[in-house]
Amino acid sequence: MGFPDDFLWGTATAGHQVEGNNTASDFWALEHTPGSRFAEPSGDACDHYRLYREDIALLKELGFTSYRFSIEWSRVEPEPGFVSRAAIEHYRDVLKACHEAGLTPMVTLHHFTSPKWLPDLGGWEGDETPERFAAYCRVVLAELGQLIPYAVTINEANIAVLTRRMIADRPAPDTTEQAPVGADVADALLGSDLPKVFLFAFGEAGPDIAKRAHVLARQAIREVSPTTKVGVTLALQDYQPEPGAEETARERWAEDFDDFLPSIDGDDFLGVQNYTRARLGEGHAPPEDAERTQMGYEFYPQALENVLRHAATAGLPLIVTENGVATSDDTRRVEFIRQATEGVHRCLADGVDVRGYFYWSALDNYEWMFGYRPKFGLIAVDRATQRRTVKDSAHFLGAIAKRNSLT
Ligand code: GCO
Repeated sequence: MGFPDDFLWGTATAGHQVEGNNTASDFWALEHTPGSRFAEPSGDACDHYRLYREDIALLKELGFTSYRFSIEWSRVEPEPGFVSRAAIEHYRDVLKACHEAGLTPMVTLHHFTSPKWLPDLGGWEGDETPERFAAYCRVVLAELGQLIPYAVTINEANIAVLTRRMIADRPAPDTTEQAPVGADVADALLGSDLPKVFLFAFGEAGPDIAKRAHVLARQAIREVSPTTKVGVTLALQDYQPEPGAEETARERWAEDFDDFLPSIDGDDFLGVQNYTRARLGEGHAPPEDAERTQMGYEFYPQALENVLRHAATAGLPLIVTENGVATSDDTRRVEFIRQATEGVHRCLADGVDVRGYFYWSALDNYEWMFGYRPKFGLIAVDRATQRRTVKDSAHFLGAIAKRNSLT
């Protein structure tokens, strides 16, 4: 049950969700808009901006070999054209801390949040955005590229395609806890006047802007840091059509995945992010007796294997850049990880080129509109004291990483 020698075993976080006080970002502004539909503002988050050295040391001690985190565009460029040296030096130190601990860093340059000045320039539906994003990537990689072996330009470049569909498909507003995935988010979104932030760029231009931003960013990164491996990540669902719904499944794969293939052609890897399956056809909901996660969707770790096999058709090395479960029952997280990693192993045995597995997330953190309620972390965070408590699941996955083997 071994894995290839250089297989990356990591955990993932995103700046806005863990750093705290990301005050120059568009999401911070959204969270503080009167009538905001966010459950709560992000506030200090996990204070990871201050505590990153301790967190990285803990991940190392647990046995991980890699750490995926994001650099905040709004910290690096808080005003258009102004580059904060302080922010660059901060991230240089985060990268150094990874290298000193022997963790291979994977850096995401855009994980949903953007500078709060971007929406005024059209945000993620604006024509200028790809060039501006690429310019920011160029600055970061020119400064820090030697410390960055893996760069993800955009996290879930296809996410607006999925959220737009989720809103269109949302169930009647009187649904309860059993509501299908994201129903409450969809309702909340419909009630607000959306700025053009990345997550909610539902206009026709959205997907093309994201694709063009990726292509220009990749080009900029390669010019200034040719040794950095570059890719994008995609949110991919395991579509399981009932008889008669096969065509719907094909259409969804075409929209979520095939449409992005021309722009990722030439990338060094593809980041695969998966959390559950989506049944299509009659009822298109999880079975009545299905176990639900704190996100409302089905507990279904088998989805990852199915999605990896499909994603392999891109012809790029694959890295599982996110996979995880929100639950307050850590024994279920252990079970989720056990089944998901077995699926990865079966893929490898069949020759699917998977280079790493990153669990989402290292820490219990800010789950966007849901606030701090969903618990995705391997490590619990007491937000009053910022004390970290390692869960059993962290030891479980850390041990797999140390052995580089499942048994
Ligand atoms: C996403 C993001 C993460 C989430 C995670 C759990 O997929 O939405 O990359 O920021 O927190 O997926 O929902």
